[in-house]
Amino acid sequence: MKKALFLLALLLLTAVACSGGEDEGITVTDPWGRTSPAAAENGAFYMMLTNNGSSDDTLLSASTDACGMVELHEMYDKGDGVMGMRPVEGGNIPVPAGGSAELKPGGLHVMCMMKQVDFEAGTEVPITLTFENAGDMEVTAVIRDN
Ligand SMILES: [Cu+2]
Repeated sequence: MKKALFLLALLLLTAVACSGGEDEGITVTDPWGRTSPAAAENGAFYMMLTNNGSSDDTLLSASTDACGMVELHEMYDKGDGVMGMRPVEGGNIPVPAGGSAELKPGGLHVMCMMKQVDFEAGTEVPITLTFENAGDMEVTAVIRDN
C-alpha cells in the first residue's frame, strides 16, 4: 500500500512536470541496494531506468554521500564461469527512447566504493543520477536483502 501511494505520488509529480505537454523523459523505478556488513568496503545499487520520451538519453554518472566514490559498472564473464565486474564501456549507461535499462544483481549496477554508511535493511540512501538530457534526478535507494 505504501508503495502504491509512492507510485501514485510519482505519477502525480510526473503529471505536474509534464502539464506543458513536454517530453516525459526518464523514470527511475525501485532504486535499492543490498544489505552488507559494515566491514564491507563496497556496495551496489540497482534500479530500472525507463525512457518514456522521444529522444535517447544516457545515464552519465551517479553520486551519493554514502560512498567515497561511485562508478557505473557491469558484471561480465571472465571465463571458466568466473564473474568479474568493470566500469561500463564509455563510463555511461544508454537509455534509448521508448526503452529501458535495468540495473540488477549480476548485471549493470551503480558501484559504491568506500562505503560511508552501514547498508542495513531499511536504510535510505539519497542518490543523484545525472542524465545527458534529463539532467540531475534525485532518487532514494532503500537497502534490503534482495
Ligand atoms: Cu561493481
